[in-house]
Amino acid sequence: MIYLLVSDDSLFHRMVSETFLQEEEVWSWAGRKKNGEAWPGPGAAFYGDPGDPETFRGVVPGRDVVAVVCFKDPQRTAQAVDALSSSRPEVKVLVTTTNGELDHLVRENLRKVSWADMVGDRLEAEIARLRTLERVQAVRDVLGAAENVALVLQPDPDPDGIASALALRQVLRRNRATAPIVTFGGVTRPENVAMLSLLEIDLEVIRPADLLRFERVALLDVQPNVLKGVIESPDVVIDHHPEQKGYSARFRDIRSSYGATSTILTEYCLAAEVVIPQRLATALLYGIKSDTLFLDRETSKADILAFSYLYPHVNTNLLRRIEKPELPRSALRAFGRALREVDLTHGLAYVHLGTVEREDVIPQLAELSLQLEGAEWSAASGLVGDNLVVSVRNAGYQKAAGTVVKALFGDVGSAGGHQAMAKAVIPLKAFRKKYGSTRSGRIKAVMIKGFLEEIECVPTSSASSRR
Ligand SMILES: [Mn+2]
Repeated sequence: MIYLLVSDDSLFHRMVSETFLQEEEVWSWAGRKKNGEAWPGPGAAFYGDPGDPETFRGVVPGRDVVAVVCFKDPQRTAQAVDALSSSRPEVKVLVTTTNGELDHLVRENLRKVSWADMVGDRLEAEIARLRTLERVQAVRDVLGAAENVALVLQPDPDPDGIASALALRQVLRRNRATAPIVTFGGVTRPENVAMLSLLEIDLEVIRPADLLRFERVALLDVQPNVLKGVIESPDVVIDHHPEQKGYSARFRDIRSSYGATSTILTEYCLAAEVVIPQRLATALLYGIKSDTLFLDRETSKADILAFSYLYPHVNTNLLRRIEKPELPRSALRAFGRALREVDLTHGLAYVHLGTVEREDVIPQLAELSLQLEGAEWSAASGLVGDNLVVSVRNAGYQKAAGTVVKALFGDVGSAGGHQAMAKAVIPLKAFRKKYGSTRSGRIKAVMIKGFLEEIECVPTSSASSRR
């Protein structure tokens, strides 16, 4: 590629010649300074009036030429483009501009780029990193000198929490001895168990009294209210759940607009130029991915930026093994039995699983049932311990799933969720009291009738309102 730089802007010349055009063949238009002296840019020079077609006629003939045109006066830029158009129509033209002033310039092989697009985003990102760096410094000030720091996660931690703790440890330049990852209840979901073992992450289940061992306590992806008063004044809280009141912390960074705490910690690493090894990148990406349902739910621009930064550094083979953990043969057989039982009525695919060993098969089956031809909604239920657990999905453009489960089960148990997915946990005792029995037949009948009433009381969405 050969470049023609046509510009009277010395800053522009310096930028392009010192950065991306270093190895390229560059010809630059040489203007005259006020004192009449020739003012050469980078590369070989050519002379003439940039508004005159003759100026360009003899310069490096050939097709693969790009002219980059940038004059301080947009009028002159337009004149140079006109001159190029009449003498060298084959030359591709890139014009730099500030907002909108050259909108009228149109030519087949011409593109315009604004300064704001070229440097604005970058500048904004650097300023944001500067702010983040300040926070990293504050965290280090609180936790740096301590003999040890407990990185506390919610009971049954999820990938976002686990990855965030791993990242904070890296930011603090600590190891598993001086900053162990602890929780009051171990990991149960098979994907999360796989994450710990495949990424060799150590997680210690402790009792509240064990916290006395630690000089400092940091909460990640959780705030004190979830821990039922066990930790009243943590030293550090970093979280993306809605901000809770009623506790004090020496440092807190709560960003409820973020889809994942892992995004906050990725920003910490970038701002402080902390190396993100492959294992950590894999954990953080999985943290973001699982909390945002693959950037589908409650995702901010920050999550997408962090995701795209991490992606090239991830071990995709490990990630795949975490996301598709080994399934015991018995689980697959139970799946098969359950799938035969799926009932489809008026667009609702429903299956009751009876007693299940692992709660996660319930949402998995709800997810799968939604793919059934003709299903607009799906629900799966099962008995886990003393509870009836219900998982609900919809194709995404109906009444919110969360609203439906709240209306159905809000009075007998805990129920809630988002637009497209929701969950309810109903104590069997309460279900029996309200509906008379917890036999499978009774549960199925209650579910199907309840759901259909709740769903159908909404006018069916027309084709045009579908996304
Ligand atoms: Mn989270």
